Amino acid sequence: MKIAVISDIHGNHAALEAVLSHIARHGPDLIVNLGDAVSGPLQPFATAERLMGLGLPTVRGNHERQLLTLSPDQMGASDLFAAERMSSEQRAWMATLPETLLIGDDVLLVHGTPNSDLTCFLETLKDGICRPATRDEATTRAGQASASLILCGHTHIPRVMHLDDGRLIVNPGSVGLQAFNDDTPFPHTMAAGSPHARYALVERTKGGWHVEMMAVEYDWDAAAILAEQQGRSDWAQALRTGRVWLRPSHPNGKRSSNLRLMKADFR
Ligand SMILES: [Mn+2]
Repeated sequence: MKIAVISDIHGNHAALEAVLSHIARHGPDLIVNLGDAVSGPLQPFATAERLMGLGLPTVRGNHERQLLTLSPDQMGASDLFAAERMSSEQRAWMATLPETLLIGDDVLLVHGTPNSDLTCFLETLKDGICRPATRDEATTRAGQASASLILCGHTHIPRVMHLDDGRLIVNPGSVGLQAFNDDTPFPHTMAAGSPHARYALVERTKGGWHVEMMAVEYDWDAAAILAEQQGRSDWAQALRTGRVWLRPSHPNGKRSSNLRLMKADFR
């Protein structure tokens, strides 16, 4: 079975179309989506319409949860932009998405980890540093999940880790946003390092799973211009370069406290 894995589209319709075209050339049996599909200053409505039409096995990300549960005055700019443009049908679709999804009995879809849509699986934020997770940390986060392949998103950083117990964790990276600033638990950046739209192909082999990490070109300048038109220079820079400059606070001044609230709520 060959599976194409997409995640963290964040309303970047052009990147999604480029990735879907690329995927079509590889003829997978299945495409799965790991959430955070629409939040951001680009094209949330068109992105949701496309995804609803595809009917992919999909888990909801923290941003879908936030869109469905926060009031507008609690939202950060990215969620608010999407919330104001989504139809009631799109909201209803979003509300059907599960937190995690088991495909067959051996492939588990999650957004963050099996237990949290906010916890980074293969990165660790600790002591003021963001670094790749150790194998012990990832094993703890995998918990009792019995699937031999766990597909995760959330961090936007493509990464593969093989656990000592044989389980494989794959983060395909982000289709639509290659870098961002975050203030929680301390100011840090996540950056894939190039503007290409990312996804992964995974295929079962005799010995386990074969993984191909993809980086796809698309018109990121056009996407960056859309972001600039919404006053999101942070997004524009991330879209054009795959990098962002670290800065102490988010421009709308709300995101940090929202994330802390969501984190507290979740735990
Ligand atoms: Mn995301």
